[in-house]
Amino acid sequence: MNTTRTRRVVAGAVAALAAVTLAACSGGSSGSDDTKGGGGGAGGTVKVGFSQLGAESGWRTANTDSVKAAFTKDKGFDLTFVDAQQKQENQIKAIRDFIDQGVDAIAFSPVVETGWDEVLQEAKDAEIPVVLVDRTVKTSVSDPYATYIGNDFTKEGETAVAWIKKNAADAKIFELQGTLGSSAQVDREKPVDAELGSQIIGKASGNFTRAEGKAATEAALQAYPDMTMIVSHNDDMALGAIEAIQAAGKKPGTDIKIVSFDGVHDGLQALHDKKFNYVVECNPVYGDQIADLVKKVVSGDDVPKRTIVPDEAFDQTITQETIDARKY
Ligand code: GYE
Repeated sequence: MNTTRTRRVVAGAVAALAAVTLAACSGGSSGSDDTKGGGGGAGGTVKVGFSQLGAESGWRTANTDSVKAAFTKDKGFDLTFVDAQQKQENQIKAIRDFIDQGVDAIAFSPVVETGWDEVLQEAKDAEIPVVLVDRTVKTSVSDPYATYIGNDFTKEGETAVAWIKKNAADAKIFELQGTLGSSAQVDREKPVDAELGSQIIGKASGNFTRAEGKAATEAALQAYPDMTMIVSHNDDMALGAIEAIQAAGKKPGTDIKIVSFDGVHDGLQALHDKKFNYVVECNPVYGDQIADLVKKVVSGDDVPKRTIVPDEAFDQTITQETIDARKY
């Protein structure tokens, strides 16, 4: 056992005590402490720190639910889950806390791509494997994480572009961007700009939230009265946009077409109601796959460097049954 490992085990014991206290305070339902499955930590339980970037959208809520359902005690995990409220400094602090606690693995969804060099180096120095979830990072640290799992945002953007070219080739587009500097924004936008650049009459960020999507659309309706389409980087912002369009006396889906990403329940309902025109899915329900990767990484098993969650796309022919059958 090297010194780093010793420090981690001692810190882990302290953190375990804190976690037990926390569970007691919150009236944790699982009274059993027995642990199944492989594990890296004491008693076979895998101690995981998960830094979620926020709760900004229906997608994020579904992703969080899926993570929490996968990392249960019954399945052999001791999860510390921290919501960063879309602030990078909160994520960095959470990751540093996980390192101090001596977790067996850190999983996190980075709110933006850059600014992680120091903390990723710290995790590496502490020999704690990092599983990158959902969004990607740009870093100078070599071999900064054990594995990545998420959706292919560039492909999602390409799928949207193909539909627009075929169905609304002369659209005048306002692009409602996600959180600037996030891989979900950068990668979805790349193909849209590359293929439809001359048709984009304006852009603004709505930070992936409904309220900011609405506000950005209100301003855009004033600034670009000739827009005929909004390409929104997620459903929540597009749902906010619908409110702004209707308030301006226009018809979403007709006067201003809407192409969106995610495919959460409310988004698909808007598509069925002909207020959206096309939705490229981004499936958030992959908590079990993250859990599986974490176990493998902690056990030292081989894992792929990159796991891509497959997505579909939907147009207005979507049926109510498809929407009702959806888990998120
Ligand atoms: O599209 C959006 C969320 O990173 C894929 O983040 C995720 C995006 C998702 O806020 O709704």
